[in-house]
Amino acid sequence: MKKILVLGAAGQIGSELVPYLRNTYGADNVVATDVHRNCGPEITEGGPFITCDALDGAKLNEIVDKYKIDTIYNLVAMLSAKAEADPKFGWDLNMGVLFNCLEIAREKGVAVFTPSSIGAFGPETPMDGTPQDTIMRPKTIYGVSKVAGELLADYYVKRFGIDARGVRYPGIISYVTLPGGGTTDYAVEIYYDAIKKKTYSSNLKAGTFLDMMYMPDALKAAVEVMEADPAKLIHRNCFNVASMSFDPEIIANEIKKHIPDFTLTYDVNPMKQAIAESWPNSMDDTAAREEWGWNPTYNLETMTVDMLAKLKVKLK
Ligand code: AKB
Repeated sequence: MKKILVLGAAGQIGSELVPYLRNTYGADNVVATDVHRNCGPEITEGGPFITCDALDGAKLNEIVDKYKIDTIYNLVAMLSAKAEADPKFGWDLNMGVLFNCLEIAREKGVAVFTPSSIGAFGPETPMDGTPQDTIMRPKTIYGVSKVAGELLADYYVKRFGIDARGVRYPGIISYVTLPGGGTTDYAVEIYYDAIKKKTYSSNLKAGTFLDMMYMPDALKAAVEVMEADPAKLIHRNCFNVASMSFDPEIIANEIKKHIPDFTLTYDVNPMKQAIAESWPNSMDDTAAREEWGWNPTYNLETMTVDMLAKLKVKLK
């Protein structure tokens, strides 16, 4: 059985990946860590939990030894909009934690999953059907750290023979933990406000298309890429994974099917708008489909039904 360490367990993905991994591999085999203890009891009490700053390489090494870890899911990241407010810390955090993980992989042979993002692309990238291998000139510090991270991980794979893999996530939509400071956050907030206020003010313009994914598919992608037969992998860091692409009007119209008096207004955030316009409209994920069988479960219709049902209970 795998022995897994999750870094960033309190975040949007971590708070759902930890229970998912504990269900799959056994609660005692998944050690959750975050810099704060402010995660739900499912994370802190549902299996081993350790407070740890993932920038502290010595502490990470100790945990890996103590729990005989063989796989690290590195979910620590400062997202696109937040990192623009503090580019130095955005770079230091995103690269520093990855570097710690890759060094541990080199020394101890653990496998490493680190997500990249649609943010790794830039305005020179083909926007529609964005290929797996294409020009990547991001204009945010988040994107720069993601491209550098992809290259660094592939360097460690080639140079030291480690097992590092990842996916390029779209904006992730979920109802357990809010995302913190991304450009795609509007697509989560719109569901909360639809239930709470029946109206939402979008900080991205109508016509701004972006790839998005429902959390269950994001969890599935993380586990499936790590379980994939290495002999079939041509790529490692990182695979495009897609499931749906929409703009604010399209998601609002989907919500209106369930909440007919829901209204959408606009209060555009120029910084987020510029970032969104530099990212793909929709990625081509053929490589993930061919190399490890990627096949998402949710589309906009099925995600909306589930999100609204779950949030109606949560926000009661
Ligand atoms: C962000 O908007 O920064 C993230 C991402 C797409 O990586 N959600």
